Amino acid sequence: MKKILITGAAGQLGSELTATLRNRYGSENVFASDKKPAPDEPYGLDVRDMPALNRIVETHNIDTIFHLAALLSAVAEQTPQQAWDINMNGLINVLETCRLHRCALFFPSSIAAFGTETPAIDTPQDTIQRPTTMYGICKVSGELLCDYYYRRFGVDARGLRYPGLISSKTKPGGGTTDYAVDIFYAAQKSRHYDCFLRADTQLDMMYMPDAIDAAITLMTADSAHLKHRNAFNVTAMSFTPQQLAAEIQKHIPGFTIAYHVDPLRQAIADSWPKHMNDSAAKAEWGWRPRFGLPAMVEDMLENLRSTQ
Ligand code: AKB
Repeated sequence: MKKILITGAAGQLGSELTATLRNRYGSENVFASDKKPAPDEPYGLDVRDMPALNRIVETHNIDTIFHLAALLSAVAEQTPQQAWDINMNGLINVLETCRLHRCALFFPSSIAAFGTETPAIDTPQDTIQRPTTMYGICKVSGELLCDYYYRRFGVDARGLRYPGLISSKTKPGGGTTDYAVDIFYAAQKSRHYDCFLRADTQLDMMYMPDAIDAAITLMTADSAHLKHRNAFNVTAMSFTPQQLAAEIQKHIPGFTIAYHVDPLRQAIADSWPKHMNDSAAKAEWGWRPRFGLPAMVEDMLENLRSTQ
């Protein structure tokens, strides 16, 4: 990785990944693009615009693309046709660009790539994938396309199936796991949170420093050790809203939670696994998360306290 382009760089994962990659590889070598770029970033890029994407790649001799631009699960379910357009036409443009310019690619898949027929506990790396959401359908199709471009054209396309991501720096938007971030802001501000998922909705989650570390470790892993290469299950913790609230109450004793279930997001969450098996990632490229539930909650609250 010498010259890196990030799409969707203003998003939750993108903004922190951009900062980490710039620290590690030099600001002059990391180019951040987004449909709505941050005020100090020059590249407004809609990933459906192939000529514009290619211009950036050619101008800066890009050799690696982190393709993060996508609509997330809840918003994709409200606008499925637009989600297919952005998520799939964006990805095929990026894959074609990688083929033409011999770039490596990071593509984030998700727990959404699974469906109700998948084993929900200890979800295997290789298992049945019949998602029922548009976001999940895009993710499975994306995983297959990445594998195809590797086998057919030799594009070094790698990726992870991320769980819900939790960060103290940038808020997510349009996802089903967003509650696990919103809850911290509400706890700090009003000591109360109205949760849109049921109390017992168990899902895999990960703290942002681990999510960034996973992406960079995978992209720099020795290719010879990768049997899967793409769509690795990765998780760091698995909890319900009730368990997260109980952990927050250890730090903020007066904190309360109520449940006002949103049927759309609840149905999405109910179709996802509760806890994935990520032994392939551990064995093939040394995945080791640093943050479990107690450490993540402590760090989140400390960071939010210092920024408010
Ligand atoms: C979402 O909730 O849509 C995302 C995801 C699990 O991919 N955070």
